[in-house]
Amino acid sequence: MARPNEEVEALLQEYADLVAITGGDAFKARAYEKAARAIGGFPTDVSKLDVKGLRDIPNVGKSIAEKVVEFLRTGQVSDVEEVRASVPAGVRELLTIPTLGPKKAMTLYEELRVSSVDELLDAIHDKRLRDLKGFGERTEENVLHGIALMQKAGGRILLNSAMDVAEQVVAELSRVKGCEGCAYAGSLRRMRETIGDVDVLVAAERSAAFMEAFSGLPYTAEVIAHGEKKTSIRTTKGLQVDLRVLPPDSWGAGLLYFTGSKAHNIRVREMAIRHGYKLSEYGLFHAKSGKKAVSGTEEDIYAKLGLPWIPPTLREDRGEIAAALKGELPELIEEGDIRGDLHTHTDLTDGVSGLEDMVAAAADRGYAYFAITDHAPNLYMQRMTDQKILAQREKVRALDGKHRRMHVLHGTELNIGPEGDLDWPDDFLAGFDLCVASVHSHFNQSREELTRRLVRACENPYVSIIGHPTTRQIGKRPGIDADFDEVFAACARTGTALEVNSHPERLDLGDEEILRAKRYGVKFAVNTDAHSVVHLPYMRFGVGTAQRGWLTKDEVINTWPLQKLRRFLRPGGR
Ligand code: DGT
Ligand code: CA
Ligand code: CA
Ligand code: ZN
Repeated sequence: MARPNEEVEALLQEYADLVAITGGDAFKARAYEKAARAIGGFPTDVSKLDVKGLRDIPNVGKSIAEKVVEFLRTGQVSDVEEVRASVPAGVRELLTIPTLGPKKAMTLYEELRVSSVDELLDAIHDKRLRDLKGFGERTEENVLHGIALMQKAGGRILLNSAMDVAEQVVAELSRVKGCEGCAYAGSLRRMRETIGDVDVLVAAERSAAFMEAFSGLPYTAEVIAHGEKKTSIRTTKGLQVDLRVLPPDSWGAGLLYFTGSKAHNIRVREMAIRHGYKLSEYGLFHAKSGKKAVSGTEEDIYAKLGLPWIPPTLREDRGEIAAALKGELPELIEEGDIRGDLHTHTDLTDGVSGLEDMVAAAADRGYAYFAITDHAPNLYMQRMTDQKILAQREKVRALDGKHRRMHVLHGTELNIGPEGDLDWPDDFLAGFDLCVASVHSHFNQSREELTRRLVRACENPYVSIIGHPTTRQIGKRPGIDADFDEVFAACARTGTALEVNSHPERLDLGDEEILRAKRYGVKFAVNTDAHSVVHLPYMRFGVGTAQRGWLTKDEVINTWPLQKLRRFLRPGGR
């Protein structure tokens, strides 16, 4: 993925926040925000474009394009530096609280001289916020929640950012002479939803060249520790990466050990002891003689303990060893099993890629089918109308089978209203090939109301999938407080699938909810919710999450052949 685009996106978003916080023109702030999103979702690497090329990106005008060029050439933008300097660092820190907008952050600074998260906590504690205009008890609660989320995230980063770095490091080190194997391990290999640090392993006789290359990578900002067996660096974005070089003949033992989880390792080690062995990151050894039994591959080690190879996504000590012993490990869904994506957006609503580009990119991924599901009218900002969606349907029909013979389905993402109501009456919904329904507002209703809303949506015969069911955004917004056991039961009863949303900020349902939902006999759909062609590859993160929830391909409707899928999508279908 194009890294410069993300850097430019972050810069323009920061500028938009700073403009808003300094009481600048609201339209200007909005314009920068839109441009940020458009560039983030733009498939071409922006560092390869000049001002003219940049202006071809939607929502990017002359002055924004010039700032981007300045940034790419010099690493900074004078206008941004200027406004940065005018806002105290502490106030910028306040902006990192996910539930506090720029306006309120500035009010806190101007009225109360609050300029750090700690000072804000004190002010809330002393009930000083309540005297401010536009603030109330609700604001306090939200802000406290935001701070808690931020602290809970505790420097952990999203799966896709960690993956980007890990894949680059692995590619670089694989090129170093003497490399006999290179892979990432740790929580990343297990596809946990957030990553503390990245663990990379190399198999080689001599380590020096690898440590050297690693310390010299362009995105290495700091070498934290430099040793013969292990070197740790911090990247320019603050992510820690640990590199360990192992003797090639202990590759399997090292990979097993450093993949974890710690809880899984402890179980495996206990089994080793019961079998008369000792297990370490160097191998499996006979306890009595100290002689090495095996160490070359993970399979060898598991096999000596009477176990089949256990996929990394299951290694969380959630019963995988007991299941393996009984020969009852699930045959996990794989990315290659996915035949299509059933939740995607275009620039008709808030996507940044056009319909044909989305369809072509999906076909290039080898999908057999693909659904376009733009937002429905009740998400008012998107200005959807009956006419617009029907006109889109014509275009979708024309694209059906046009790219690599991929079938294109015309759907929509409905809004589940506060009462469980939907955007269109049933006779209009009947015209879609598929309806996803999601909660996008009124997150703070009571548990009863939220549960009833979701259950009512399941009961609509035209709703086939509940999109991002908990609505959480990792590190930003908690999930809604519905009784999900009741929702899962309703899904099973009505033949409504639950989405596993693959966007790295969502991963919704998450692994634990999937495990819970699965017991009700629910079906799932692993979708990207792509708003740009560059989001389609996020599918791997949804599949990883599905694996962590022990899902097999039969349980996931978008691995099914189209005919079977269509039967499920029909009203009353299951
Ligand atoms: P993270 O980095 O917090 O996202 O999670 P991990 O799982 O990558 O943890 P990390 O980086 O501290 O260690 C990588 C792996 O090394 C871990 O999954 C299991 C193994 N490991 C680390 N410390 C221990 C330990 O004290 N005992 C055992 N058995 N394994 C350990
Ligand atoms: Ca780690
Ligand atoms: Ca580590
Ligand atoms: Zn949505």
